[in-house]
Amino acid sequence: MAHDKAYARLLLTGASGGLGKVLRKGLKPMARTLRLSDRVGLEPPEENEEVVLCDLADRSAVQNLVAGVDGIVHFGGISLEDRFDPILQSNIVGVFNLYEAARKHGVARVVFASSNHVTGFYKQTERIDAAAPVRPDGLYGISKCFGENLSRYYFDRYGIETVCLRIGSSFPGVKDRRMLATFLSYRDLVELVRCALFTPVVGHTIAYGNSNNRDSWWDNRLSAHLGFVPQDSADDQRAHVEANVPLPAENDPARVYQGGAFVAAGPFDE
Ligand code: NAI
Ligand code: 15L
Repeated sequence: MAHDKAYARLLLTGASGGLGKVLRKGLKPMARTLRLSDRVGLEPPEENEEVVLCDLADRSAVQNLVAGVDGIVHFGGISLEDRFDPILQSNIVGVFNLYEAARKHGVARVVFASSNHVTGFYKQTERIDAAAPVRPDGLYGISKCFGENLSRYYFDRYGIETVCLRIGSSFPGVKDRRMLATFLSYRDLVELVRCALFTPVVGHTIAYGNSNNRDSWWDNRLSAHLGFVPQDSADDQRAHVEANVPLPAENDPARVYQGGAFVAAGPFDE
C-alpha cells in the first residue's frame, strides 16, 4: 500500500548491496518513483522504478543521478574495513559528491547509512548515546564520521536535513554473540528508514539502528522524535546462538569492544 505522503522520486544508492536489496522492496510504498543506483549488479527496473548505474566517486555522474529527486536514501559505499583508497573514493569523495548534488538540486532530506563503527572503540560494558564523542575503530569508521560531519555542515549551512543511522548489524539472522546486542532485523531497518524519511522535522539527527535486543549498548533517547519502535529482537535467536557459537575469549576484541573484530582489522597494504 502506498504511503500517504509518498516522495515523488526517491533515490536509493547502494541498491545492489545486501541492505539495498531489502530497501528496494521496502521503500516501494514510500515513493511514486524509486530511482535505484549502484556501480554494479543492478537488476532491470520494475514498475515505478528507474535504474541508474553510477560510481559515487564520479562527480558529474552524481550530479545527473540526483537531478529530479526529492529525497535520498544513501546506502552506497564500502561497507567493511579496507584499504584507504577505495574508502576515500566511495565513502569520502562519494558522500561529498552526493551532498554537493543535493545542494545544487535542492534536495531537502537525506537518510545516511552511517555505522556503529563510528563509536566502535567503546567497550561493550559501556552504554553510550549519540552525543558521546566518536571513537572510530578503523578507516571505514572514520569515513562514516566524515559523512556524519559533512551532513551536519550541510544542515547548518544549507538546511539540508539528514538522519544518520548508526546501523548495528543488519543481516537475515544473528550470526554471533556480539550480534545479540547489535542485531537490526530487516523489518526494523525498513521501519527505521521510513521514520527517518517521514518524521516532519529531523534537522540533523543521529540514531543507532538496532532491534529490541535485551543487551544494548546504545541509548536512543536523542532520536526519540523519530518515533522508531523496533518490532523484532535478537533474543528470539539467543538460545540457538548460545548453544552453537562459542563465547570468545575474555580479551578477544569480539567480546571487549562494541566494534568487535573491526578494531583489530588491517592495516592493509596500500
Ligand atoms: P554492501 O557492501 O552489501 O552494499 C554496498 C553497496 O554499495 C554495494 O552494492 C556496492 O557496489 C555499492 N558501492 C560501493 N562503492 C560504490 C561506489 N563508489 N559507487 C556506487 N556504489 C558503490 O553493504 P550493506 O551491508 O548493504 O550496507 C549498506 C550500507 O549500510 C553501507 O553504507 C554500510 O556501510 C552501511 N552499514 C551496513 C551495516 C549492516 O549491518 N549491513 C551496518 C552498518 C552500516
Ligand atoms: C558495518 O558497518 C558493516 O557494514 C556490516 O557489514 C557489519 O560488519 C556491521 O557493521 C557490524 O558491525 O556487524
